[in-house]
Amino acid sequence: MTARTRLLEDIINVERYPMEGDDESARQRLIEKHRLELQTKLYCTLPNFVAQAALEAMAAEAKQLRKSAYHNNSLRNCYLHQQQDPSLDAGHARNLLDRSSTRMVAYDQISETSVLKAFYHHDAVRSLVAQIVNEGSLFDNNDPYQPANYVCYEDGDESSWHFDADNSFTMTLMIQPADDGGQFEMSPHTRTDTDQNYDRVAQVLRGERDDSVVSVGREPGALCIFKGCNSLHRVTPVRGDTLRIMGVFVYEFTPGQVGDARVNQTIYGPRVGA
Ligand SMILES: O=C(O)CCC(=O)C(=O)O
Ligand SMILES: [Fe+2]
Repeated sequence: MTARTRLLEDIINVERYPMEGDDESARQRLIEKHRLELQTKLYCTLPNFVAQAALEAMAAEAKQLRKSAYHNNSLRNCYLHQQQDPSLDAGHARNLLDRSSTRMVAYDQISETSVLKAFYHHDAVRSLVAQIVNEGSLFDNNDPYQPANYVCYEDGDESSWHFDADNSFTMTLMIQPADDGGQFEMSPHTRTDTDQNYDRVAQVLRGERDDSVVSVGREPGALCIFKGCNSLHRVTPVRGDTLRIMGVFVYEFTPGQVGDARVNQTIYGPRVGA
């Protein structure tokens, strides 16, 4: 069986999420609910979206691939840059560097028969997400490394406060939460398209605006769609021996998109060339 021919009910909890079939009004209710949630909160979650057996297969595959993952370990600011700017104060948001440490399993390392790939490439999944984000059609990303990844966090790993570089949306699937820590937190609307709001950003980075921070609940099988380009977000340090395993997926608004070779090298390591 190839990645693209699995039945929807083998991957998705179709009783809770009627994405195909005759009940068009149930499908519309599902879309409206999450579309509204995303618009108002800047994130939406679909709990228990992925079927248990599919989730277990993903977790097993990620654990097996963990040894070939690239350890992406850096000091960076929330704009994803590793250099400070000496022309700005030491306390400026651009000069506050923090550690990030994650283990990246790229698309090309994952089997063609993987359930993760079947999920990503399924028309019903892509089409549901397109309607929730309300931006017309979506297309698979054509990069050799980026379309669907496992991101693993070991004891001590974390992803410090940052804005996502992409202006659209980010889609993650909680495959296995950590025993402790590994919480996904967000400070919605930290900046806007026209105002960097550096003071407020620096306050969040210094932990002075905890009142603005929401913790996004993440049970195994929960899909999360969020707009992270103007809202600081982070993954708190993981504690304990249980790997935190996420699926991360990239859909595009135009067909044939690939990633930047230098960005890929930073994310996936020297083996991917530049
Ligand atoms: O792992 C997560 O929950 C979120 C990771 C993240 O910030 C991202 O994928 O942009
Ligand atoms: Fe992010």
